[in-house]
Amino acid sequence: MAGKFLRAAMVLAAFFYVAGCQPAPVGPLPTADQLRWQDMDMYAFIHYSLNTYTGEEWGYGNEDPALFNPENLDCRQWVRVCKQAGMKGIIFTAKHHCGFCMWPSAYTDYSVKNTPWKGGKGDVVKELSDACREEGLKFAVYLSPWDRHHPEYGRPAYVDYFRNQLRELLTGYGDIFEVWFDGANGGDGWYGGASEMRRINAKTYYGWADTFRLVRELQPHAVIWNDGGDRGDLRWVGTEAGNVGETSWSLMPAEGETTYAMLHYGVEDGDVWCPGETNTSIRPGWFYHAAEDEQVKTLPELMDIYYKSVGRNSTLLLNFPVTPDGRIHPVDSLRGLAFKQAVDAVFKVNLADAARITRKGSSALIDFHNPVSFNRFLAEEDIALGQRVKKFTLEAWVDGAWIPLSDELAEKGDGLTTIGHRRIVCFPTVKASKLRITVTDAKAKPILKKLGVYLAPEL
Ligand code: FUL
Repeated sequence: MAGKFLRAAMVLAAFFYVAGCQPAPVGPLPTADQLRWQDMDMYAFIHYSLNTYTGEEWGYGNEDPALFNPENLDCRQWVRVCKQAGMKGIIFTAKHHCGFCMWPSAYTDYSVKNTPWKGGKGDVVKELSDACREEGLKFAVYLSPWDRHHPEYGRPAYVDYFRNQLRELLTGYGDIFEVWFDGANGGDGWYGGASEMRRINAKTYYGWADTFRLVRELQPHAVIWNDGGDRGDLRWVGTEAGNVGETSWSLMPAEGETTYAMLHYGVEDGDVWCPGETNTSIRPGWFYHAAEDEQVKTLPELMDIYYKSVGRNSTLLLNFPVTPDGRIHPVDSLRGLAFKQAVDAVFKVNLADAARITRKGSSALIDFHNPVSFNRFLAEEDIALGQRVKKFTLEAWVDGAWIPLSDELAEKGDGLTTIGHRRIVCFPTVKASKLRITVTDAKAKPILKKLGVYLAPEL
């Protein structure tokens, strides 16, 4: 088995460049932390705050902390649910836009310390980060820059407060794999009783350069997600529906205006490595609402999201909301488990492992010897050396002729474009004895480190 794997790996390592020549990197390149992050593939968001008790998605900032008194809050249950759904880590809303802190921050009274829960002695961030470590999941924090509670929001004093809170989160809870700075800001809020509109310039107000420096100093391996301010290590993909474009570059311009198209497709000649993170919720809302119990995403919907995120050179950040009781709802939990099982079932047998792979020019031929049925193709570039492939074709040898295969999930019909960290192409089941991939346009000789061919079971 190991020998077979090694043989396949060697074939692929030699694929498309002459053996013995160490290929030169094609910049921009990912950092080691960006590479580690991308290998996580899927991790969870958990949205939980006073909104859970008011039915809101965006709290105004004057909600009564006394509302927070879950009877069965169980962070270990959240972690188990996420783990069995295939999530490698959890990003937690330590503070959402309402300003309520899920940890006992020393800088405000608006936190768990002024709730009846555990007599004001509880710390959800602590319980969750501990539970993640116990179960081998990574932990990360969402800290909303927009704070609808704080009296100084919009003025310089708030930025100090924000950084003080960041320091607490980045020093008190062990390793943090990602820091999520939400760009949303609707302007209005309670703001200490002022109840008014406060507009800020998201590019200048928060002083991102200093805030980023703080993150780098306190958690040097954390990746920064930032929307609306300076370019972070990762980017939003322009939608919360759970898909990145089928053309998906991990590059962005370092500066200048950011458009939807840049976020959704990346920028082929961008000058910084800034891959897309695809965030979506397992329900319509980010926070729990009982009225949405019947609207948990179905298995086919989740699989579609998987192919359009992990299968398009992105990661999947999938949100599981916590119920007022303090646990993740059983419907979400079971759906998460079914999702993981469905993903595993697709990738259980790589038909390319038993095939003979040969390369010729810019093509690789996968010869299965006999006709086999398949409906998924997977390719991975060695992105440590840069993202190279611009366009490729796939053809199946059926009844003595090459039949072109196209992506049935494609939105634009531009043919097959980027590969990057991982590209999965879905097509109706075909029975063929050979499969051929041809890179028709690339920035430099492509380096594909893995090829996969699978038969996904019917859902
Ligand atoms: C958005 C927020 O406004 C939502 O409430 C949620 O937290 C989502 C993940 O990001 O920008």
